Amino acid sequence: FSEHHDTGVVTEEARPEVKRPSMYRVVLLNDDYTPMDFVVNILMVFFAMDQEKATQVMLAVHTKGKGVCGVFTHDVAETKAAQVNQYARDNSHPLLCEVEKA
Ligand code: TYC
Repeated sequence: FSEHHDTGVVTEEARPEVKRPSMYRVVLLNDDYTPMDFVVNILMVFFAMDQEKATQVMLAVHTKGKGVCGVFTHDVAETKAAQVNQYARDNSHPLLCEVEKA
């Protein structure tokens, strides 16, 4: 845009282009084997939920088949999903976490 300085000179400045990042849902899938308390702990540790919120989300996943843990930028969403899946595998649970575009 044009900007008038006190010299009377008009300078051209690049317009700072700022775009909102695309957002991605981290989704937890239900399964028949992962213990409920393990899922609640994952939601508290990786998604900063308190025990009441984590229990609500876990039960929603349990009854509906899937549920949203949070919405993040692509890098953060992929990192959290990978951390959850690795932690579940480390503890021999089949729990699956996926990323989908919001
Ligand atoms: N369905 C599991 C059970 O009955 C609990 C569970 C909840 C598993 C949520 C995975 O993402 C999940 N023990």
